[in-house]
Amino acid sequence: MIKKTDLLSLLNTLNLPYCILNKTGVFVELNSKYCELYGYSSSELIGNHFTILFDMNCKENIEANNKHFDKELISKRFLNSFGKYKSFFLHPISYKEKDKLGNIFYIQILSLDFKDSNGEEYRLSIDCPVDKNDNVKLIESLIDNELFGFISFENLKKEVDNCIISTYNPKFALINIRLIDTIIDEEIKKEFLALIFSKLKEIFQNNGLIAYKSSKRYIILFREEVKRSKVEECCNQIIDYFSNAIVINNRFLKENIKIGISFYNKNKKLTVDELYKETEIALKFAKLNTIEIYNKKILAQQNQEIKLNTIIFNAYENNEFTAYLQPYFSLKTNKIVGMEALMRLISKEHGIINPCDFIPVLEKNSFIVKVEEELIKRIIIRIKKWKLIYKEIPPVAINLSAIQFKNIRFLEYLRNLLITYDFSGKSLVFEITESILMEDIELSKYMLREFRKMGIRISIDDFGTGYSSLLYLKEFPIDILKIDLSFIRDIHINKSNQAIVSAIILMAKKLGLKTICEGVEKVEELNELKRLDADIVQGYIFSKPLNKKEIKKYFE
Ligand code: G
Ligand code: G
Ligand code: MN
Repeated sequence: MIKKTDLLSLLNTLNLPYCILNKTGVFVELNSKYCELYGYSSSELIGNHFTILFDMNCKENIEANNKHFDKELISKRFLNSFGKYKSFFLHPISYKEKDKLGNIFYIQILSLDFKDSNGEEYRLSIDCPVDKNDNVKLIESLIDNELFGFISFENLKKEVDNCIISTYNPKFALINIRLIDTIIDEEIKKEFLALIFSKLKEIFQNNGLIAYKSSKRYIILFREEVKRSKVEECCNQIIDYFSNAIVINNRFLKENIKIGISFYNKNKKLTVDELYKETEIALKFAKLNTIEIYNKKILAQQNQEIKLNTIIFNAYENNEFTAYLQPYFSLKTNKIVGMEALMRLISKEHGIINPCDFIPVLEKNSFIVKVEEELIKRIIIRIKKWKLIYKEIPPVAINLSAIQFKNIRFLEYLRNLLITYDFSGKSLVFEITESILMEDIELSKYMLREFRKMGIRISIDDFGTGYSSLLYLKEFPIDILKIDLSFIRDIHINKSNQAIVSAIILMAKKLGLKTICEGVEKVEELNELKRLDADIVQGYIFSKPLNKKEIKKYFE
């Protein structure tokens, strides 16, 4: 436990605004810097509850989400969290404040709960004035204090450098810990981070130096001649801790984490930055809640990915994406009733590259918007050509990415396209996954109605795998449900798949929707679907996705 005398000498050297509150939140001590910051004298504050600053209009709102401070709530949270900041706790958000004259400034708060010699408990709060955008430097100088238990990333790098240069046979590990944010509530997050701080210290303080890079990033130098097994053991302790739900204020929370590790030995001859980069690469390949250790194989994977990205970007520049078409059939008439456009990238060197490899890359760069728009245009042109030759061309279903579906500009593009090519939307279907639809209900309704106005039909893709609520289904203007292939697989023997699919088919009929069963591969599956009175089927049993030459046989 930190002693008050140590604390006060630290505070004197820092020369920053601070106040000390007792257990009930009343100011018991503050320095002149604190008074200067807010513009009140110490006699105006001491003996009062800290929320007096709200009454005096000093606190504006929480910067991060513009939520207004609620005085009562804040007091309650103070009481709840009291005693939890056992070591210096840096609040992960900055606060917007006002001084007596109404000048606005920003602070970042560092808190510490401590006991004085007679056992009374207090909270120290250092209010560091920060630039709204650049608060790192000041905070780092604070973190670097040994009382805090962490050091800054910059100083950690110096330490690593020292190890590399000054030791004859340096052996150590650099550990890069990343939290994958799932907790949104800022207040809960604060308490959660306090737990992480103490956990990291508990596990690593004896073996290494812990650096705070941001509230989501911690870098650890695991010193001495470490054994791999020891490093892994410590990292696994952290992973284990995160694999359970954590309870804060009676709420169960689940946060995810990834760890990337690089081991150094003298054969590596790397600089600090190169070593850090290795941990970053390892992190990139680590799955959720696992550790990944940098090695040559990962490097090869990384290079492979860079190569693939180059191919994808070149294809983007040169407009090389094309659509294969997979027909689907009515079970009643056995006739083709539509076809799904499935994007392909045909590379001279690498053959056919599949959408699951390139679509995520395109989505990351928002290139997907242009690629899909171009694809729709080409499909329209192709159908128009075919319509001159064949009597009837079934509608084409196009998969829309999440970005496209939320892109209001896309509507304008579509309207123009249909006018320019004098093309009816009735020949198009859009496939949208149910998870995308559920992300923003109001926007989804709007987009779907606009598509409808153009005559385009809507199909819900991968139905059954997301979280859609039947209630919403009724409200959306939808035409087709595509039952995900995971429910079709072995449906002739899998009783639960039978139950699910038959329920979906019945429900769809009640709602006036058609169903398409995806991924039918076996005769037995097909027969079972007939028995369940399915409408439409798609799958390898009839046809794989085909190129524009191959598909024509279905129109003749
Ligand atoms: O056949 P296949 O491996 O092609 O498809 C893999 C996935 O890629 C499927 O989930 C499919 O919906 C998706 N996909 C195929 N073409 C497109 C497209 O043009 N746009 C989007 N967003 N997804 C597509
Ligand atoms: O997510 P979406 O439904 O758009 O993706 C359709 C995917 O299913 C494509 O990758 C397509 O190639 C694939 N597919 C189509 N028919 C079959 C099939 O019979 N079996 C399997 N395994 N996949 C199929
Ligand atoms: Mn689809």
